[in-house]
Amino acid sequence: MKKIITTISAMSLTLPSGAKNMDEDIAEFITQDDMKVLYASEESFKGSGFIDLTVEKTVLWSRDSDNSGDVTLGDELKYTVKVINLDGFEAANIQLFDLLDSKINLNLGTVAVTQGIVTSGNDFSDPLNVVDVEFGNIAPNWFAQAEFDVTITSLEPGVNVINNSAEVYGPSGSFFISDDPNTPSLDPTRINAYGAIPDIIYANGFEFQGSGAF
Ligand SMILES: [Ca+2]
Ligand SMILES: [Ca+2]
Repeated sequence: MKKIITTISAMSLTLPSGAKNMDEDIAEFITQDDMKVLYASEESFKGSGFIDLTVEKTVLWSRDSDNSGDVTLGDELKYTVKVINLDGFEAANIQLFDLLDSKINLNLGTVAVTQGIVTSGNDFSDPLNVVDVEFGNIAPNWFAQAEFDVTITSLEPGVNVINNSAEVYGPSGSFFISDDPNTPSLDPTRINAYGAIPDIIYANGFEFQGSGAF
């Protein structure tokens, strides 16, 4: 299981490669799986609402609009974000924020949640690149889930990677970023899409009929 945990006092997203600027006097590291987790001190660790959430984000190619047999412009994707409370106590005031890749637009009105309130994504005046959900409190050893549909609206010619991470905010400034559970490391959720290669228009494609036109 991969996760990133920060505390309000550290306020830094800590990856193994980023553990360079720490004040060794106040910072210490623990290793959890292959991630290093930073906290400023034992006292702040205990007092900062430290909570054990994991966020999984998956993508499904849900509609092949042009029946091309591959993921192309105008096709639809369904994203699912699952926020799992691994603790034996309630996780309070959990918020999901997802800024979408510029290659896709949210299908407004498609945001469905197992609990809580959709604060952006279901009204016609909402932006097309943001999903914002207030899950509220997640019960111990339980999860909250959001699903939404998007349409692929912009692709470069050739292979494009549509790339997304969801962000989850918890108590006391804790912050979590989503993982694609189908890949080994902590990573964004990716899907390949294929942009059309422009048709080549030949200079002689429109032959001028030199006789009889007038
Ligand atoms: Ca297609
Ligand atoms: Ca992964």
